[in-house]
Amino acid sequence: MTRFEEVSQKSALHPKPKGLTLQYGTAGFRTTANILDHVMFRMGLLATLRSKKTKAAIGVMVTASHNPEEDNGVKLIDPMGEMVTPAWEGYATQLANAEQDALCTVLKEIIKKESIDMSQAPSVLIGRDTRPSSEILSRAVLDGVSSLEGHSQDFGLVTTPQLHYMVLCRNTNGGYGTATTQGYYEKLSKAFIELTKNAAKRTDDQKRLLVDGANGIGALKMREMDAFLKSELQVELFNDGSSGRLNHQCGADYVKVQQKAPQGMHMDPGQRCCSFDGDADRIVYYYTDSAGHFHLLDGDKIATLISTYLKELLTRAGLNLQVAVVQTAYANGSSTQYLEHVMKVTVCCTKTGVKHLHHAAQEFDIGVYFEANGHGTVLFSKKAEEQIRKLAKDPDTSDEKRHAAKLLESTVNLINQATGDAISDMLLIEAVLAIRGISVQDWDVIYTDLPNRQLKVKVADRRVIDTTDAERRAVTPAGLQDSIDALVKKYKQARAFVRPSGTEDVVRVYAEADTQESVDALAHQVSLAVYRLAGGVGDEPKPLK
Ligand code: 16G
Ligand code: MG
Repeated sequence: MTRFEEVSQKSALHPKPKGLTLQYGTAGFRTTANILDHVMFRMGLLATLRSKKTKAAIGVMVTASHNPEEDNGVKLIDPMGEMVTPAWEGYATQLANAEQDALCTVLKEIIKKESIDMSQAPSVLIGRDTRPSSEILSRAVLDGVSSLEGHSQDFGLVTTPQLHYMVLCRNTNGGYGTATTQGYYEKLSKAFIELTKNAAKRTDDQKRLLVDGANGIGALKMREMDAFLKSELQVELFNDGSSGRLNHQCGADYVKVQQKAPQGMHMDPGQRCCSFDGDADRIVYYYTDSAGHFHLLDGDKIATLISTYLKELLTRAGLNLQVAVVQTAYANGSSTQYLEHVMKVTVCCTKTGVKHLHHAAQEFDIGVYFEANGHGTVLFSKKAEEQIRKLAKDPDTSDEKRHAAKLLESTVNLINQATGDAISDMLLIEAVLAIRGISVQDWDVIYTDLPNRQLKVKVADRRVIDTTDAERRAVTPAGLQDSIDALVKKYKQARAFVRPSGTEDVVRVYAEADTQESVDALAHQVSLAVYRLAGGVGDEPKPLK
């Protein structure tokens, strides 16, 4: 039997529901778990080909992040820990949608088009989140890999960023770190302890942090990490998965979109809290004040805190490196204003989705990227990292400069440069607050968010909406952008945009304005415009109460 006949035979054990078509979206395939088995098998095949092509280890993560528990998904991770390159997203879609009898033809086409040397030994690293469906789906991925005689390593339950880290470690031959969860905990905790040594007067109260684990993998992994942190951070875990459902009324996405605390968290006024999402690649912070008001510190506030800290350290170290912040259209207008006009850092805006931000951030000496929803990290260019490491051990420089360089060096070590990572981001934020001796309230008042609102509208086909200018303007359907412009003009400090979601079958609406009342009215009116001009289905959107 030829290799392809064997693939064909094995793939029959992972049958594709006839006629079903899915698309590799912003973060891979994502839909209800019970129609994903064939996709998983085929992503095992594709990852094997990608590994042969790149002559490097490739990652396959089984997760649907913040989606409901009954969903699942899969995404591929490229050699340097980044999202798989766009051309291969196209192959993923083709492969997932090929009917059984056409599967091998599609495979052969990819092999030919990419001139893949099939004798090259492939290696695929697999990880999964805590969804009940993830285990069996990850086995389908392993089946796909083995049917092409690929070598695989199953990391089992890991956060998405941990798998990205493993891939990067493996492909740098350990240069980035050791490719085990233990290696990950050791690397991060060592850097964290190095940094917090510089804030010796921290009280136990300041070391205390409440963490909402979204009833997911992040909670599990945070518990494993605890021992490595040597009480330098005292985490109290909520929504740890022991009873509640994954992402249900908890987690970073819930907190950000609902703008309220998750269920099941016992927080005193002023207490610093944070939430991870279902696969622990996003984080948001929050607290309630003594009057009971909820304060959210989202990805924009995190980007501001981190970029300010980095800029200060660079100045103290006398290093001339450019810091830039990459945002998306969802960034609160106040944050952009503050970064550009007060902090004087370069700000650029990209389309939604990690791959776009990551790519843009690579253009700078130091690129800080965060989506408002809390996904983000910092990328240090080779040049920046070399200059920092050199200065940190330069005996001829002043103590002040060397000290600043050492802090920067530990910061580089603490950050997961492969992708946004809730655990790594949390440790960095905790370290920055400690070193600067500021509270979550001090951090919050650096600037004030403009009131904002996100809504979704159901339409028959969301692809009728095409956008430009980093999703800030709609090109089609005709008349929609003009309507939005006219509505925005009626309010102060207002801005609004609409875009088709890359992960759900809806159109997303975002608005901000000077008061909550105005922004709620604006968001509603924009939703109506979408409903009327872009083929809304179901009932007309109702005004917000
Ligand atoms: C995915 C993206 C996230 C983006 C979100 C937007 C990755 C790893 N994740 O979760 O960056 O913010 O989609 O979702 O790229 P939407 O298109 O449904 O609004
Ligand atoms: Mg996620």
